[in-house]
Amino acid sequence: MHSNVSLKDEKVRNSPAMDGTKRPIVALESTVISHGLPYPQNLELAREMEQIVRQHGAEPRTVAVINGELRAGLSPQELERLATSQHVRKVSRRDLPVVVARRLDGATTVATTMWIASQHGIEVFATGGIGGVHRGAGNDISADLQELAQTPAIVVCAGAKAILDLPATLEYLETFGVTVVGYGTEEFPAFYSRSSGLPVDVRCDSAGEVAAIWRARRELALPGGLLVTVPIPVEAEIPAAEIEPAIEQAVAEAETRGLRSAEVTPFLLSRIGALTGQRSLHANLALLRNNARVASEIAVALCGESVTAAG
Ligand code: PSU
Ligand code: MN
Repeated sequence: MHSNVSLKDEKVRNSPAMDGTKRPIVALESTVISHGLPYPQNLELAREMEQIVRQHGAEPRTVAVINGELRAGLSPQELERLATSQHVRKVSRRDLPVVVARRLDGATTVATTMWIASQHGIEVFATGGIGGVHRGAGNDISADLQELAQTPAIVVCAGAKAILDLPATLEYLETFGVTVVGYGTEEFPAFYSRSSGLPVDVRCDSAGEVAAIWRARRELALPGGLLVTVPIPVEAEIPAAEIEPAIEQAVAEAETRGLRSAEVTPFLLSRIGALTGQRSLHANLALLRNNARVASEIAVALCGESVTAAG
């Protein structure tokens, strides 16, 4: 049904209506489906996240590149293709023109999901973890961070995995003017673990508080996004001390193999998955569901600003 929808058509469809009202819409990422989780859990999770967004009063739009088209909103068949095909490229910003020119399928990272979402007029986006500054002296910095600096989107995540250099990641975000919100926390969450020992810029305890900061950012005409970090639910948390040995081993293996560029993150993710087994998978799924819920609440709160209360 959506297969011939161009970016332009979708953009019109997702824009605020002529009467000034807006519908709450939440963009969802696809690299986590194609490259971040194993089959069949990836497909189940992708469907479940869309369902959670609907249950919370918003409309889901999973973002991806299908046959070279930038899409926000996929058919069930397309979602399945992303979850099962071996020919889906991981698409960061620099890969976008390539997949478009060659009419390829691409799973979008946080960076490209933000960009495509904003092109479609969508302001809120839920994912698992963002990329960041990698450990070691390899100068590997995810394009996600620059995207947060320049593209207007609220990115709801569980922080970043400790596969990264978290202090350096936060310094980078500060340098480029990205506000980091802790949702119900004063600490930057470390994906599997609720705490990292590193402070966020501001704590928010409700979707309304996040919406107020986003609105102020808009009024000030500040470029870039807002990073909302939500700690993993308590029952799914893996304490830092337990996950750290697996992280260290995975990082060391990546170095030994001389991995570079886009292959580093997927390798680290899959090695940690293998080393920690079902536990990390369970944690990953739990935080993704939770982030879909929080993002929906923020999208609903943001819509409340331009419509009179419907009761
Ligand atoms: N971190 C995770 N899970 C993920 C990713 C990162 O815990 O699935 C994915 C996201 O799509 C993120 C991308 O945008 O990896 C970052 O890749 P790179 O470091 O190559 O920029
Ligand atoms: Mn990288």
